[in-house]
Amino acid sequence: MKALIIGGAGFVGGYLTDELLSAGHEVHATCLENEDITEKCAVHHLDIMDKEAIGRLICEISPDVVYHLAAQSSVALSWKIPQKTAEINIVGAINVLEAVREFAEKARLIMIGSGEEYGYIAPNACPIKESEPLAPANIYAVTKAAQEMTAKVYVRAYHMDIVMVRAFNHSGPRQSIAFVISDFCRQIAAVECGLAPPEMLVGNLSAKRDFTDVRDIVRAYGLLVEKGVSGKVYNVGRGNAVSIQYILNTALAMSHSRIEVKNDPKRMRASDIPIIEPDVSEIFRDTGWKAEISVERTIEDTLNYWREVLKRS
Ligand code: A2R
Repeated sequence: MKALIIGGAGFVGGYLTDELLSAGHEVHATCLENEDITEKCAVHHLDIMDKEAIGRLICEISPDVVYHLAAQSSVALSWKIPQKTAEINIVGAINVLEAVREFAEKARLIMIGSGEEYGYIAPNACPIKESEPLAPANIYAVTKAAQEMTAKVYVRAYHMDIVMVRAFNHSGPRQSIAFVISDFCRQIAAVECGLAPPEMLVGNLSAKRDFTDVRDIVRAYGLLVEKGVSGKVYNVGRGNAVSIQYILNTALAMSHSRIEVKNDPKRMRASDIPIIEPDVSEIFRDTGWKAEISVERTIEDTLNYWREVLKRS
């Protein structure tokens, strides 16, 4: 199968490239001009704001499947650059939809949205089913909900083959420190290497979130291409939320350094939702997928990754 990953230089894109190559697929991946990307697959420079360029690329490759991962993916940044976030995540997604419609109408398109789309959910709404109304609580979430709604319109109006995903928190080695597991692990590794004082800065520890290893996430995306139902939306996550306190304790227990935990007001969010946990029975029913890698292993691998990176620095 010929796969095109749009947004291949990102955190998930690298893992998805490896997953698809190891399954024997022909892989093409796009990145922005200024980004580094693995040479393991065919690489194409593409800005999704250039709709003619996407059309040319899809026409040239003629993919069987397109994974749309390119995004402004930071919630924090979406407050600072709302217009740009909307341009990339909504107009960019429409450019991708149009290009696939025009030049690869038979291709299966996987649109990656987010668990953030649910937004203000009541604690008793957990585990959250796909049928739960969307009430986005930030600009990023609004754009991902808009992307998904637009994709549904293309399914109905043009009978396109599109599977939509709402991915919950995912983590693993190489993730940016804007995300909590990577942030904690990097801080611990920095203390161990003598690059930082023996302190750990933390935000709200009581919130519960659903963490899945990125290697499980890309396996889910591959299975959704094979077995997902066109036009359907799937939650992708573990379905078992844990507190940030648990993540912290687990990461600290993996270190021999004595580290003092300190509250950092900058890391506190005014409206932190107490628990976010998906119901993942739909993806299990249709594809047999469930998360296999434990949260503890994700933390251990991420900590070892940062130890290696900081040792070399
Ligand atoms: O923002 P950058 O320079 O890191 O580049 C990101 C890229 N990207 C674009 N690609 C093409 N045209 C654009 N106008 C454009 N703007 C940004 O998309 C980055 O390389 C990639 C997205 O990767 P990450 O930010 O690392 O996200 P991650 O964790 O791989 O998530 C993949 C998907 C995203 O749609 C998330 O919103 C969703 O899963 O959760």
